[in-house]
Amino acid sequence: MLYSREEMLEMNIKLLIERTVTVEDIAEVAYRQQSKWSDAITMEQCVESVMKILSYRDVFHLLQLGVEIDRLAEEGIIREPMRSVLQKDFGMFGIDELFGLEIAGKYGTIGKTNFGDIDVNKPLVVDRLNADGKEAGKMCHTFLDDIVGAIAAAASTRVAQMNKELEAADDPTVKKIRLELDLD
Ligand SMILES: [Ca+2]
Repeated sequence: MLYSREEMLEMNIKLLIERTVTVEDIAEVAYRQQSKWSDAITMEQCVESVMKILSYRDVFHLLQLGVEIDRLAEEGIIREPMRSVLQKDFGMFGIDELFGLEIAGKYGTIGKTNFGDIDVNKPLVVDRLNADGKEAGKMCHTFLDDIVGAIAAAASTRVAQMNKELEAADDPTVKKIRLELDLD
């Protein structure tokens, strides 16, 4: 049960692909959110941040459990009254958002605010998951749309924090050291 961070990252990426989502899909959401505020943001930073977040143990548990609930709902194994609530991603349910807040909360209040923005505006892959999940006969993405949005929000916040650190260090030598330190 005690997987290494590399193993958890690998299992998370595999599971996301099974559920039609790539690391790049999530990184694009982070990039879109953060590039509004700064020109210094790159897609590479966003991809790297998404991978970092996907390797955390608590994110591993939230993603794996959330998708498992989606799958059970999709296969009709979960009984009523929860089956319909989950299959329709009922707006007043809110436990899926709780999973999202837990992930985004790793990056403080800003992380949670960024998740709120993604949750309301549903950019890119989040919109697709939300729409597909509500359509009968398609996959259930009740938990996944929030989890994906939250990983994007966490990645976006992490990239912003890292770039602020880099800005703070004007000295090119310090800049290089900080990059090598791989700031969390
Ligand atoms: Ca949802």
